[in-house]
Amino acid sequence: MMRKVYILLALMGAVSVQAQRMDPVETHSKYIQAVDEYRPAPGQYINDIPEYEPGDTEQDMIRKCTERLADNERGLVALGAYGGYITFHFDHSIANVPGQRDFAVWGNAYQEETGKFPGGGVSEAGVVMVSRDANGNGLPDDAWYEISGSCDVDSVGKVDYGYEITYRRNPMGKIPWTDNRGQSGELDRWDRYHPQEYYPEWLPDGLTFRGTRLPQNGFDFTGSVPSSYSQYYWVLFFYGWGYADNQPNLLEDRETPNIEGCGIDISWAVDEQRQPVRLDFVDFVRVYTGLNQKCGWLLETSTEILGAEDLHLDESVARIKAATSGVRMVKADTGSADVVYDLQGRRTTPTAKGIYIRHGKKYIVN
Ligand SMILES: [Ca+2]
Ligand SMILES: [Ca+2]
Ligand SMILES: [Ca+2]
Repeated sequence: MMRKVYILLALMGAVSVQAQRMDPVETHSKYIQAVDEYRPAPGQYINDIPEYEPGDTEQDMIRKCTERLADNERGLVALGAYGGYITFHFDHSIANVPGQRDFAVWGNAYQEETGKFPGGGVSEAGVVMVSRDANGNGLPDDAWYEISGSCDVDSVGKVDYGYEITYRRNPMGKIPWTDNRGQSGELDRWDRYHPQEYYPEWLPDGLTFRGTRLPQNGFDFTGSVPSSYSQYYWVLFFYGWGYADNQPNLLEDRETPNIEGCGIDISWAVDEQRQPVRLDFVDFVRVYTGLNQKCGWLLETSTEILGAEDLHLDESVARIKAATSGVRMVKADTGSADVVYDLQGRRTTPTAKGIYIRHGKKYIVN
């Protein structure tokens, strides 16, 4: 009887390890390793950051995003208007450490300069999602969970959870959209500063995005600030927590990272019924623009991403190693052979030359 229970525990352990990523590198990085998906909505920075060049495929654009964001490169990537998204991963799974924010997503939000609007500036908040590589194929094709941010607590009734929008091509013109609430509109152009096409050139017509739409945060204060500032003055107020490109990356001393404002706790993840889910690790992070809003000369509200980082790299690595070694020990006790993984984290029996992971270390078959 005891022995049966013991074997069951071993199997459960093996399942959780398959969803954990640990690349065979000497030193792990806390920064983004690569971008997996880039599907921006139209907008004034689209086809520009990163730049689209004739003939570029979706894979080319994803590679350009990786070049801008990986290894703390801090090149900006724009997601366009509501719904546009990016997905990225690290060289290891990010652990959910109880009671702590686990990773941060950096953007280009900033505090406005007059000092008349505390908590206001330019917040173009993006909704954050997380996923485990549950099927172990190294691809972001598993269940996704949204991070429930502060609007779910302080703006009850103002958040639209089943929002859907579709954009249509209109070469060099204003981009029309319709949504599932019976509304329609168009994205304006500002040819003087952004003269390029605003619809992502490499993507098909009729792009549709679904998700949570955050309540409007941008307001027109034209004429109510000193004349030394722009006469057309818009303020986009910060939300409390749980979003990307929402609050400034640094605190007021301009040196200290704004972990409270930009950090994400994996424990905030919810399922489609907005019920909390328990995730011990995540392998992929996605961010999408959470507002359908335009603010005068600022045009459409668009989330931008500057990078992301694991806020407790050592803890993530230690927790993965603990889980991995736990399984190995149990498997050894039951008389099984060595457990070997490929670089996508799948359990395998090495039959070809290549690099594998064995006992948590690089293992070369040649
Ligand atoms: Ca946590
Ligand atoms: Ca997968
Ligand atoms: Ca921004």
